[in-house]
Amino acid sequence: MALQIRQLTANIGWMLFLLKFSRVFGQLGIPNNLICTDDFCDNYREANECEGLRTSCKVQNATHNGIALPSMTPCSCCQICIDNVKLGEDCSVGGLGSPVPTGICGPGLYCMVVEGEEHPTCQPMHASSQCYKEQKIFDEKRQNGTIGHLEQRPACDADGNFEPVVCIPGQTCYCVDENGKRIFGEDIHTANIQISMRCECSRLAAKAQKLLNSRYPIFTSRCDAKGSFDQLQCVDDICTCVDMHSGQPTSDKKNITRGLAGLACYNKYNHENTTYLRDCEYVKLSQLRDIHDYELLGYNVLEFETDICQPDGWYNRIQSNITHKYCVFKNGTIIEPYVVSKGSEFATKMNCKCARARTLLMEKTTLEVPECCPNGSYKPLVCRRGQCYCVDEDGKQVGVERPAKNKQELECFDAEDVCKNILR
Ligand SMILES: *[C@@H]1O[C@H](CO)[C@@H](O)[C@H](O)[C@H]1NC(C)=O
Ligand SMILES: *[C@@H]1O[C@H](CO)[C@@H](O)[C@H](O)[C@H]1NC(C)=O
Ligand SMILES: *[C@@H]1O[C@H](CO)[C@@H](O)[C@H](O)[C@H]1NC(C)=O
Ligand SMILES: *[C@@H]1O[C@H](CO)[C@@H](O)[C@H](O)[C@H]1NC(C)=O
Ligand SMILES: *[C@@H]1O[C@H](CO)[C@@H](O)[C@H](O)[C@H]1NC(C)=O
Ligand SMILES: *[C@@H]1O[C@H](CO)[C@@H](O)[C@H](O)[C@H]1NC(C)=O
Ligand SMILES: CC(=O)N[C@H]1CO[C@H](CO)[C@@H](O)[C@@H]1O
Repeated sequence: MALQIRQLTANIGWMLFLLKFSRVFGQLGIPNNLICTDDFCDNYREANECEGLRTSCKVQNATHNGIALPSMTPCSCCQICIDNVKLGEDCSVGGLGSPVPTGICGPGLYCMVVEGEEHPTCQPMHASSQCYKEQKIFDEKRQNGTIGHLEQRPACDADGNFEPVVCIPGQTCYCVDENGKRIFGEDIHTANIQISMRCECSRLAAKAQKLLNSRYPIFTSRCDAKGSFDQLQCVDDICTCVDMHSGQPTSDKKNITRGLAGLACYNKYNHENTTYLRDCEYVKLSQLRDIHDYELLGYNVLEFETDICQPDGWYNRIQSNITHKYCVFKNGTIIEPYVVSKGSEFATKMNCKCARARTLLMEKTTLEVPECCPNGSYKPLVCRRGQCYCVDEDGKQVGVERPAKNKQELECFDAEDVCKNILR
């Protein structure tokens, strides 16, 4: 393990594109003997002073409301408040490189750009929302008979956002954000999964990463594998139990220097008794420290490859070294044989979604496991019990199925190699 950590941190040099002059970009201020302790945050706040959380996040009533997110400060010691902007008021569409917005359109609203008008404004989503539009298309296709047997009608909430969970019948369910984009969180598909899987934690993590526009990975609340809150949350040696859906504390804070096992929410399958942080989180912390050191030396760290950890503190499904990209189990071990050379054209399309889902499904011997391309992606053409159909990059059926003998009629069919399209 120690070796693995050293190898990974050694690779940081590769991940950083350095520029030999320093811009006035706030120093990370992470000390060398780093760890995000209460003491560290107390000192940090004394020296730097967090901006007080605005009223809207403190009161949360009908007129003043917003979401509190960790701010781009070391160890997320400070929080910032992003106001919910009301109907008809000005909003900002944002985008990479734009400043952190002070407000975003509140629930049920989206930022509408109208040609000829100077500022976009918050308008009701309803019929104009992407989710409702996709429902409409689905219904039309169902009418004209072009829907496959495993295709699911997109589920929208009352505000017109995508519901948080998308399922592939008989396989897995995964989390999506309000816009239907896949985010962290996956579990085996069961009949009532939507009750236990709501993806609140992974949606918060995705939102923080997007709104804060951070060039570096950030720490938010720890999630569990299916995107809910880890019921055990710690800062250094002080821990508390929280509700898996709301993230709100359900117990007093407890000093855990004598082991985590004493807490009511300790789960021996998910947690270690002796340490809260997971291997990957230690590596991530040391990376952030390295960035800090580089910046102290006057280098500006221009780009940082994606966060190596998932919001649950385990390894992200795609990892890389100087020469290769590969799919890994959550413990960081390579899933054989999903390894590609970094320079190859295949590396860009590698997503390891199939490799991970397969691992999850193989633990349940009763379920069918998907076939993956040599590089860890779903095979775009699936044949089962005499029927063939196309799937998207998440393994979800798209379009109507055909009998196996007519599979060449399918759009995803390639006479030479079904993996070729996806790898191109
Ligand atoms: C909400 O709280 C703010 C600040 O405390 C107060 O000024 C405002 O009147 C409250 N609004 C409602 C609808 O209660
Ligand atoms: C079926 O409906 C969809 C959605 O409106 C449309 O894109 C598609 O062309 C239609 N197909 C046929 C065969 O009519
Ligand atoms: C937790 O307990 C240990 C040992 O009893 C002590 O050294 C440490 O200061 C305590 N931490 C806090 C934050 O109180
Ligand atoms: C947890 O660790 C503490 C301190 O090392 C030890 O006293 C305790 O017995 C452990 N509990 C379990 C369930 O392993
Ligand atoms: C990178 O990982 C691949 C796959 O495990 C391995 O074959 C290769 O030797 C590694 N390269 C370096 C420079 O560590
Ligand atoms: C990592 O997890 C995989 C699959 O669960 C397992 O086969 C492997 O032995 C684990 N590796 C380590 C180093 O624990
Ligand atoms: C396991 C496997 O077959 N991986 C392949 C992925 O694609 C690259 C292309 O460069 C091949 O070299 C690997 O063998």
